[in-house]
Amino acid sequence: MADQPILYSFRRCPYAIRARLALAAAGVRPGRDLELREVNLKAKPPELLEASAKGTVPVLVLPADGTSAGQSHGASSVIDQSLAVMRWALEHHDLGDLLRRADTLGHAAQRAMIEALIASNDGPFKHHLDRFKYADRHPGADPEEHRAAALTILRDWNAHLPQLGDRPSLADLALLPFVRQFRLVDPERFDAAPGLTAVQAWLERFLSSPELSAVMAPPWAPRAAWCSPRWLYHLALAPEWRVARSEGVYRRSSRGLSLEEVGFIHASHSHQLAATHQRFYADAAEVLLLTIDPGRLAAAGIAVEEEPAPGSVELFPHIWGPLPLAAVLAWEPFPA
Ligand SMILES: N[C@@H](CCC(=O)N[C@@H](CS)C(=O)NCC(=O)O)C(=O)O
Repeated sequence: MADQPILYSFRRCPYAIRARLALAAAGVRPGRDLELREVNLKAKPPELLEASAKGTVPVLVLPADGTSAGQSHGASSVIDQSLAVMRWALEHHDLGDLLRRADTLGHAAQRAMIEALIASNDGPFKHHLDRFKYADRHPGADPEEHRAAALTILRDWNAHLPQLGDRPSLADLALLPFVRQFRLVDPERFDAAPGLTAVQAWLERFLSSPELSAVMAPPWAPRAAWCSPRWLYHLALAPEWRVARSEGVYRRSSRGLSLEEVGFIHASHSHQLAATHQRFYADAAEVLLLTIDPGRLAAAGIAVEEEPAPGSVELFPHIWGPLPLAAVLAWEPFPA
C-alpha cells in the first residue's frame, strides 16, 4: 500500500472527475493500483497540503520510482493539475488512443483541436460557468450574461466536435464534466437551447455512460471523506452535538457518559473508528463523526494522552478537558 500512487479527489469536482475518467480509461483501479483519498474541501487533510500547498484537487502523489513527471516532493513526485494527471495516465496506457498519438492521417489536426477545445474550456467556458452557477460568489456579475457567453462557446464546440470523429478523445474527458455542471444549473433550459444538437447528444451519451457512473461511485468516489491518521475522531450523538454547538463547547465523553463522570473525552484514531462504532454506537440513531485537529486542542491548552481502554491493551487518544468547537474541523453522519 505504501508505495502505491495516492489520488486526492472530490466526488463532485469536475477537475477530479476528468482525472478519474482518464485514470479509469487507462485501466487504473483504486485499491489495486492506487489509493483513493476522498477529500472534504472544508477540512483538507494535512497530507494533501504537504503534497501540494495550493490545496486543490485532484492531486496525484507518485511513489519514488513512479515517474519523472510532476514536481519532485521529497521521495515522491506530485502531479497537482488535473490535465497533467490525465496525460500521465494516458501516456502509460491509452488503449482507445484518446491522445490521438497514433500516426494516422488527420491526427495532427485532431491533436491541435483537442488542445484548442481544452484551452477554451479551462479558460473562458469555466469563467462563465462559475459566474452563471455561483452568481452569489461573484458580486456584480450578471448570471444571464455569463450563461449567454457560455452558450456561444458551446455553439462553437457544436461545430467543431464532430471533427474529432466518433471515438472519444482527451477533449471529451476533459470538457464533459464541466458541460455536465453547466447543464445541472438549469437542465430544462439547457436541453431546449437551440444550435446545440451535437453538444446535447454528446452530453446525453456521457451522462448515461458506464464510464461516468463508474467514477461517480465507490471505489472511485467514496461517500465518506478519507480519515487522516494525523487527526483524532470522536463519535457523537446528533442531539448532544447540537447542544454543544449552542453552548460553544462539547462535554460528552462517550455514549451515555459525560466528561465530568469520566474525566476525559474518549476519541479514536482513524484506524480504530469502525471498531469503536461497532462496539458502542451500532444501534444508535443519528451518529456523527467529529474530526478533531490535535494541533488546535494543544493551542487551546487541552492535553491528549494515549491510554489503554478499560480491559484492553490497545491505546486510544483521551482528551483531558472540554472539546472546544474550534478544534472540530468537520462533522458528518457516520457511517456516511
Ligand atoms: N487547475 C486545477 C484546478 C482544480 C480545482 O480548482 N479544484 C477545486 C475543486 S473543483 C478545488 O480543489 N478547490 C479548492 C477549494 O475549494 O478549497 C486542476 O486542473 O487540477
